[in-house]
Amino acid sequence: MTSNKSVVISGSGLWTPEYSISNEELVDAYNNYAEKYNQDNAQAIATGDIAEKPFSSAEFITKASGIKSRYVYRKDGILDINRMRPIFETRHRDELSHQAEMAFNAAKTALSDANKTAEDIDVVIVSCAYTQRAYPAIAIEVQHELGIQGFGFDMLVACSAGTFALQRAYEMIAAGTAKGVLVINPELASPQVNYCNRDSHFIFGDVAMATVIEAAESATSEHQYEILGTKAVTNYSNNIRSDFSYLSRADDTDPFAEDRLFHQEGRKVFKEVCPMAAEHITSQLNKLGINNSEVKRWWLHQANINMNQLIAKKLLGRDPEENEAPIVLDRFANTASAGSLIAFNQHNKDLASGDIGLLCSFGAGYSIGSLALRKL
Ligand code: CO8
Repeated sequence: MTSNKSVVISGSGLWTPEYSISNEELVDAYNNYAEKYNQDNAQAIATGDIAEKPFSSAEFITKASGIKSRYVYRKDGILDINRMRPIFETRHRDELSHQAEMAFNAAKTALSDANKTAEDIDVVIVSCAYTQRAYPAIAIEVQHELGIQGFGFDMLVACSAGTFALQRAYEMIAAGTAKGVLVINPELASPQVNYCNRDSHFIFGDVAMATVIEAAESATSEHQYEILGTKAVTNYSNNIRSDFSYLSRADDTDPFAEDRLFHQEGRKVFKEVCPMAAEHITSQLNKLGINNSEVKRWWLHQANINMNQLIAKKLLGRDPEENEAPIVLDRFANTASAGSLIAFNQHNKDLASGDIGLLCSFGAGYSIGSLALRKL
């Protein structure tokens, strides 16, 4: 969609948890767990009834993904080989819930970056891969905590939850049905990570991002990005899946069983999504009359460094220069919908007025969402 009314991203805010886990710490815990598992199940492994747990490697993780470390909302429990999942303290129903707290922290920073207060916002969208409950919406809890009048709702689109929500925000501002929209992506991935699975234990981190969208005529912040156009597409695939569900109570399955947690066919995803993303972006830019070579910055989804380099190469016809397609995976890992927005948050202020940038997410669904931006 494109609009006659100028709509801008006027601020963004990043919140990171106080805890992080390095590849070495994670691999050490996993390998101790695997060794114990193999000892405890030696007989069944010898008879071929169950498979031996393979060992993980910090070097493999860095080479295959670009990830060196990840933030986690709570560290306790994840590295305990008798638990292999985080421990969250239970909060009373009158206390701010975990995910609302993450969202609130990012939102406050975004509001201040946009030079706005609660009075300037009338819509709150919380958009991410999982919400900690079905209702009341986390967005409404955050709206209440911030003192915002208007409405809020949650939406789930896995890795593309950020760009898809920004598109909703853009449409509301363009249509004049909202004056200011706060899009928040509190990604609380660690409870869904299978830390007992060598192939996926390293992939995700916890973080929250928030973005303020408003009409250019009301924006007063130092760094503003006009949204030139948005494009979203989905294409059904089972290659990235999480079956955790409230239906488990009715179909008598364990909601936390291995096949209910995040799982993927990583190689297939890599092969199928890279060309889809490059084509999606190129066709969007073409439609806007922009040549790929005119784009100064590519804020791409952060799932895998090799994926980003391949997509950037397809887009540019050459390897990207340093900082042209910034990578934040080393410190943050894959943070689902927040990834491309963290790249934007950390790498936008050096652009000059008139510079064009492209924000794009790709992942489970499959889903791809992109926004073409111009610095004002
Ligand atoms: N240590 C050592 N060796 C390993 C490890 C490890 N940790 N993991 C795998 N290996 C082994 C494999 O078993 C394999 O061995 P062999 O050759 O003997 O079979 C070998 O290393 C190579 O394995 P792969 O072929 O799987 O390795 P790749 O080079 O393909 O890298 C990746 C694996 C990193 C998973 C890569 O395929 C990738 O990143 N693919 C893209 C995936 C992607 O983008 N997924 C998106 C997921 S996120 C998303 O959409 C959002 C979901 C919502 C959030 C969920 C929050 C929980």
